[in-house]
Amino acid sequence: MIERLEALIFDVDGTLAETEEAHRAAFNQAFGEAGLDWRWDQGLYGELLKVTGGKERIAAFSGRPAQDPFVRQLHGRKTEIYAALMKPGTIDFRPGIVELIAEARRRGVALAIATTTSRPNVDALIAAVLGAEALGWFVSIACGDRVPAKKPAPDVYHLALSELGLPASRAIAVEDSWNGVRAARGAELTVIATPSLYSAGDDFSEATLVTSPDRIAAALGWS
Ligand code: XBP
Ligand code: MG
Repeated sequence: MIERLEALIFDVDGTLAETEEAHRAAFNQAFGEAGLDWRWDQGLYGELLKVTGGKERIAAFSGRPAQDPFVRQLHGRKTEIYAALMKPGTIDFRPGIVELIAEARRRGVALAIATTTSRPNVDALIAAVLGAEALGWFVSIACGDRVPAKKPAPDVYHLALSELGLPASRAIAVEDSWNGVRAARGAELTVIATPSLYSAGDDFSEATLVTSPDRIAAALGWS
């Protein structure tokens, strides 16, 4: 239940932007560079996305441990490739997200990020769409590599709330996947779900509202 909305906590991949096709391309390019005959098509990637975290996803596919030096090196190269794909003009936020962020700032509602993805990916995406200075708009950027357990564990949302200095009752999470909704609910947050390219078939029954990003402001009574 929301007492007084003081913060919006955004998931990144699939929520701020439809980034998973860029992630998939980066994985496949890193595999090719490493001389691997691995290729993740959309069908396989849709299944692999049930595993959050790129290193964990490679581990689930290959049978190697996520902390295996080979997996870490492969994922590091994938992250470099992904960041290079995030250039102004090549990626946009989902319709309504830029306006929602601007309205939250106008109303003095704090902004935070709670994501499984790696920090360099967040920096590259925000810089490409909003400009690097926009990173300072977010009171907390809670990434998967900062917490012990990735989504659907609530860790990143607990970290975001802690850095916001707010109880869950003063914030709303915006998520695109079952893993994300479960993580936010695990932190007792109210969740608005915005199904995305790869998550349309997910179970959103724990979300308070299922909508598209361009309708969130109206749902909050902001327009
Ligand atoms: C989505 C994820 C991430 C990305 C890939 O994160 O699960 O693993 O698919 O990024 P979220 P990495 O929806 O929580 O933003 O390779 O850096 O993990
Ligand atoms: Mg997501």
